[in-house]
Amino acid sequence: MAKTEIYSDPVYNHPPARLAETEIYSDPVMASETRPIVGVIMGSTSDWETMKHAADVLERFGVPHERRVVSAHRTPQWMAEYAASAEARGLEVIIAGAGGAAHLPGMVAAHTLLPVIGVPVPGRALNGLDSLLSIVQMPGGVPVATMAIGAAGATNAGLLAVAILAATRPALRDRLRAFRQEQAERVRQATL
Ligand code: RP5
Repeated sequence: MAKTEIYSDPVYNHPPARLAETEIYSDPVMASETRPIVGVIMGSTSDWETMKHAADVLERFGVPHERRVVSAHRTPQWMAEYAASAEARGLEVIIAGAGGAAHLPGMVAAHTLLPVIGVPVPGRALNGLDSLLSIVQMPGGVPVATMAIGAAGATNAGLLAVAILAATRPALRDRLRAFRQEQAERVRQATL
């Protein structure tokens, strides 16, 4: 994949080009990864409109990931199994989005040692403030890295996952550095 293909447009201003699964796994930067290393989960299919922004970032950086609906309330047993088995299955970070009584990120964090990034999804009644307060107010001892409400939060969840993974993957770190530089350059070049 050419560098220009990866960085040609800002993550949040244009719909990024989606990589086919085969392209993700043949990406030279992530070539040694043979299975998903990030889990992008959400409480409902209705959360996808927001959570796709996290998946878009992971695709852009060529990070192998899986996307699943895992509900803390509707499938509590499956949620516990998913979280408890995540590390053994090779996941290194979990991004969890939920709206309303948003218990998914915290309950997943309670069942795994992996870093969990929470995304408050804007709901129909309270615009996501309810989700934000639910996700962010974890008791000391079980952290969830809570992002902003909505699309910006989902984008940043993807970028934070990349930053965590990049701590031990120099090539991915280079890619993240280039992304930041190009983002800064776009701001410098902006005309009104
Ligand atoms: C939460 O309930 C989900 O994360 C979703 O944001 C919200 C509403 O779900 P649906 O009724 O749209 O399935 O658990």
